[in-house]
Amino acid sequence: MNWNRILGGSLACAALLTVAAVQDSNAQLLNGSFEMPDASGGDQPCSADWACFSGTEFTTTALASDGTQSFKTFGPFNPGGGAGAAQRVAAAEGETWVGEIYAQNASFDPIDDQDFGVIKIEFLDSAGNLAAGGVLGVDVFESNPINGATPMDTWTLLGVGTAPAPAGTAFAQFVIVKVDVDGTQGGSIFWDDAVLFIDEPSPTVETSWGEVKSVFR
Ligand SMILES: [Ca+2]
Repeated sequence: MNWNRILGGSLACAALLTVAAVQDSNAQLLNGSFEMPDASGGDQPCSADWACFSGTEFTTTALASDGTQSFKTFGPFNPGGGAGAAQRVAAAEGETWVGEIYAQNASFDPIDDQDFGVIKIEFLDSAGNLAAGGVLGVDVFESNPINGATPMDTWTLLGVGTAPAPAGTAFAQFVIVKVDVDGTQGGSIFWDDAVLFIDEPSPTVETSWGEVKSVFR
């Protein structure tokens, strides 16, 4: 933690401790754990609060990293096609964001040696277009992939961070995508516990405990 000493004369004797609001890592995305809708009676198309691409995405109880459900993507059975989902939150120019999710290559439905999955953060303008026109590293940021070489039957954390959002940014969009490279059956990728948050500097602390804090500077 970065302790910044901010001392005011009127506060010299007051034990005023003000910690800047820290982003709750789950506060931004809705249904990041894919617990809705209830899939206990069978897989449900897409997932609540997410916009899906291809119709080959389901909320399922087959696996879960967090809670009892996860998000399953397969297909979409056309070369280079993508199956997945997106959700956007309000964002602004200059903000840096971090996205994380757990992904699994399950032995009962393994990824083939062609297909892969990633998560992305995209910065969109108020019209929903890529703010900088789709420039990698400016308004499009992509995680490392999960693919057929990813260890099976374990949840692997994928993460991505951004550069400062470009001018015109109105939204940060979290994208989950499974790419069907060859358009044939390529197995499924399971996803759970998605989070998207602003990568803020350490909290600012205002206090009169200067002598104590100086130890931690
Ligand atoms: Ca879950």
